[in-house]
Amino acid sequence: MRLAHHLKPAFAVPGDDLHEPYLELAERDELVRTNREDTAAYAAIGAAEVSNEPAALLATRGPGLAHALPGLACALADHVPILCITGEPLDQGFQSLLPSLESNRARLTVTRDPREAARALARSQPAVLTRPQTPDELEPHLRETRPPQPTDGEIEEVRRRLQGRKVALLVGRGCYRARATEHLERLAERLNAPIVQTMRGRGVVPEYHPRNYGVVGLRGWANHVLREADVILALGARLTERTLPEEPDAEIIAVTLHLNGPADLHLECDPAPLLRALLKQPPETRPWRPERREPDEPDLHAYRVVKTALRAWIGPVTLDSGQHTPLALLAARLSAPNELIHSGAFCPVGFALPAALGAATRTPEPVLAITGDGGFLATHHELETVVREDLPVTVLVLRNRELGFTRQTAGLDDPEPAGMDLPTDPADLAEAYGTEVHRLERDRTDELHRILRDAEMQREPTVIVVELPREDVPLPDRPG
Ligand SMILES: Cc1ncc(C[n+]2csc(CCOP(=O)(O)OP(=O)(O)O)c2C)c(N)n1
Ligand SMILES: [Mg+2]
Repeated sequence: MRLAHHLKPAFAVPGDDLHEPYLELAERDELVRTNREDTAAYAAIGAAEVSNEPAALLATRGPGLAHALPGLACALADHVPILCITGEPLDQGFQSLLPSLESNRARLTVTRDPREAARALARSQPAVLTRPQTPDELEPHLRETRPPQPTDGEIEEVRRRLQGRKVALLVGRGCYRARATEHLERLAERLNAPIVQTMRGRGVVPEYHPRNYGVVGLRGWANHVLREADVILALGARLTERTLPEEPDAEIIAVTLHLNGPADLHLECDPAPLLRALLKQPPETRPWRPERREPDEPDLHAYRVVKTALRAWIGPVTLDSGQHTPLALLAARLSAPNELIHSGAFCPVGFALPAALGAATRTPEPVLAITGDGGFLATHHELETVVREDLPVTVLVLRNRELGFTRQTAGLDDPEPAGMDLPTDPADLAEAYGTEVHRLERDRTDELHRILRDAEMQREPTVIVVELPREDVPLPDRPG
């Protein structure tokens, strides 16, 4: 067992799929928790190099494995024997790296041809262009690239299937990409149909619109609309275990560039031209009005803080991955899809601050990043960029002194023995970067409101740390 002996300690960031090995190693005191998986991999390289024995890291599915990639690439290039253990499932889209890289529909485009790169972008996919040129050289190609359009036969088939039936319009973020808001509102009126949204499709049609019934899926409150419909017209929406927690009886017509679910009819095209065609010649559907339901609000400190922040802030808000994510998604009411920016399918810890930095370069409004203390520790170095570029970014750190979400899903009462505690004060770090810093006790939501309003007016880089107790957010009925 020479090898096993030398695979100690393991470097790791915890995640839902890793609880068993992670907790066992923590109990044996054979674990060093890092804040990111790339640094876990580099630490493993250091351990392997210094001992001339293999070393190991644990990286959670999807974003964890993705963060580990630079370290794995380094080990490949330098011939260093490191082992990366992950619990990534190969049959789910949510938080998975390998299926999305391997699937035929969602293959990563790697090309020397700018036209091919432009085609990928037009389909809302990333591209790797292996040619050193400036990005603006792609613009002419982008202008001449259109996503696939529906054929007349396809449009007629959709019309036929909607005829005389109770239709629900399921709106995903593909409708934002297709700039379809206005068509959607008018079509819902013409068809007498309710609109429901995937989590990522929120705000494409304003959430206060009388025909918008809210969110469907694992954490949604409008699933009954899908249950009662005869036909679901899913537009630019993902159909997965997250968006359709139970398979509906209704017929599903999916109009999307990225089909990944149980559709009876699939049109692989841009939803906007189909909407325009249906508006020109609408089918006679059966009018109906489902019951309107609202989600229950949890009695949690973190919920009140997040809700206060979302009400106080006028500009765009980014979310991280952690206990605040479901709470913010519950408290938010959007009138446009870019008011709230979050990762629906990948959910990497450390997303909110860099995403806010990026957003602030393309909107005149100040941007608020909401993050946990773990998320902040993962990418706080980007505060240096925010300060250097003088960007109007405010970071709200919800400090519960732990990796709360993973501690909770691992079923632990105490984060400390598992290395999931976070003693570092984020406010001290923020001071080192030279931002405005505010420390707040949990019950000062009135003060939080005022501080956020001031920060938005002042446009100075600001970090607000709110102290929170350890508390558990309600988990969805079905595992993600
Ligand atoms: C890159 C990456 N590594 C690990 C995870 C697994 N993960 C999900 S939530 C979470 C804890 C986040 O802690 P914190 O930011 O303090 O938020 P809290 O849950 O305490 O509110 C972790 C480690 C992930 N989603 N992404
Ligand atoms: Mg935390």
